[in-house]
Amino acid sequence: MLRTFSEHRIRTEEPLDGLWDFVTQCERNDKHELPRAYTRKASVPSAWESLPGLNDYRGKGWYRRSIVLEQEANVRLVFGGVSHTAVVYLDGLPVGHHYDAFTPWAVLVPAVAAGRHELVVEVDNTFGEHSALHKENDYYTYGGITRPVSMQIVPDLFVDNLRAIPQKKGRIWSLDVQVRFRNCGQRAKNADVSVLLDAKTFDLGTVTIPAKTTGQLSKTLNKLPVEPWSPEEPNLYFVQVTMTNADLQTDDLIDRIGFREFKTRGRKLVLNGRPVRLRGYNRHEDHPQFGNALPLTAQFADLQIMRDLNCNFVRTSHYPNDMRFLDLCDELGFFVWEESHARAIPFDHPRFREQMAENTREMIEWHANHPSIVMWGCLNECDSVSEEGRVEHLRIIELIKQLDSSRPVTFASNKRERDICLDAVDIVSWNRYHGWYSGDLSNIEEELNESIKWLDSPGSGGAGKPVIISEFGAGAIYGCRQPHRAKWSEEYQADLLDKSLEIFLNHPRISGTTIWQFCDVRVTFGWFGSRPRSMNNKGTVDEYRRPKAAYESVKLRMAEAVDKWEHDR
Ligand code: ADA
Repeated sequence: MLRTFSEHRIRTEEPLDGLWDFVTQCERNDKHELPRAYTRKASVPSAWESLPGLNDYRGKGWYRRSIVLEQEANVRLVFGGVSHTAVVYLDGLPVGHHYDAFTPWAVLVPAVAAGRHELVVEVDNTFGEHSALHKENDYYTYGGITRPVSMQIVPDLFVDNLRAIPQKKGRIWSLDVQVRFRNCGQRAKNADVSVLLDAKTFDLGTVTIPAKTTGQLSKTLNKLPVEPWSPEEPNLYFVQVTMTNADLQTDDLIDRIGFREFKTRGRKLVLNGRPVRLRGYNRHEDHPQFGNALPLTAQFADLQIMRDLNCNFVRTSHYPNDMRFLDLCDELGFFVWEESHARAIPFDHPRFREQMAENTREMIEWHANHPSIVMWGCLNECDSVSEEGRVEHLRIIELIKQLDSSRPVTFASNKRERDICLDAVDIVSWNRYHGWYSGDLSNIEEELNESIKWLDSPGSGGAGKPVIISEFGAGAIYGCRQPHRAKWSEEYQADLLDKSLEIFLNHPRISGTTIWQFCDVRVTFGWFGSRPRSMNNKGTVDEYRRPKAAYESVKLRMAEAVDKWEHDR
């Protein structure tokens, strides 16, 4: 399933997870557009790197299965994520295409005849002119249908999207409901629309949509007797939009929300009117056995480890995450910084603008109802020092604000006092590797205070804004124990994290602290091939989630912060 709950009670939905026929380019011996023979099976969802002989395969692969329709129907295929480019064929004809591994997407094929049909998905994880966001990088781009897939049967007029934005006035909550409809039929259609929230039905009125177009209905549901969402009490509510025609329920869409308001107030971050501080990890979707296709239990286990470490915050570095992971964060009460897909990417790639904008749009379109997502990020360590780079930062930040004005926006920068884009963000976020790439552990605080002094001076663009230390850390090879505590030993990593956390968690000007990184992850061989084991080894746990020496000191520092912050509130 795409979520941890069912999104439909009326619409017919069938998961397409399971074994599909599979073949890679190098196993094919034909020149046809689509394979005539498949050499093996692949499990969907999964990364093909988990299959024998494919653990470093970069190329194309084809997945095939059949679907059967008892009667003619409008078929809507929903993909949680395909890494990294997909072309969808039905009975040999292309019906859909998508770029980027990390955002959900849907393909609608109207009026498919009754009977058995061949569904093929061509997947490509190569780098080059066709790919601006996926490139050689300090994480691995896996290949495959790496997140769940479902097939839905939709009526001509169906619910295409639901946005539900909580609004707080004093202690009173209301909900701005925006529903988008799509008519894929040949004639105009209408329906009566209602919303069910916490066992109460609200009438949204009647919608009439001309053939082959979309339309929207909006309504504010006022004075709702609801309990707010917070990490301590992550209260969640299902919202079900239902369409009815002549007393027949024709379609529905269910999402799950939390009533919370997250804002900046001067130098503070504020949840439901109370200052909060964030402490946690940067987490890649990566696992030695599953690649980026972690099953739900593994995603849950990662959050349980972060909870054991007394964390309340996770950054989805550097791309939108699996919707099930975000569902878990909603349920467990984690704050999430979600960001569109970028890690130190050049802006001069011919496809950058279109792919970056589409990825950002899809992230917000599909994920905006998650209460755990409290801020949007973008453009990690990209060019925020040149005028050209500023144009791109303003473009993406303005797009985010157009699509969702309810959340603060940030980007993680390593440009220090050279940054010229801090005026565009609500929260200033710094990646600082003091004691690893430069400096030592003796003057972390002095260096930080120098940066804060610059930030709060006129002209920086960030004066008076909340500050998050979005990345800091050190590499440690699991099992490398050294009494002389040299770099790459677990001891040095523990010392650096302990010293850094002691400063960042207690500094009055720092509102958030995210360690780089949760676990060791695979990196793309090449520029990062020099990394030991071709891995980024800065995890507090290794890739098998085995704790390094830093684990206990991080856990203690985070616990101290909980006590101190509670006292300060
Ligand atoms: C950067 C980058 C991370 C990672 C880190 C490191 O801050 O944002 O993705 O590459 O450096 O480990 O050096």
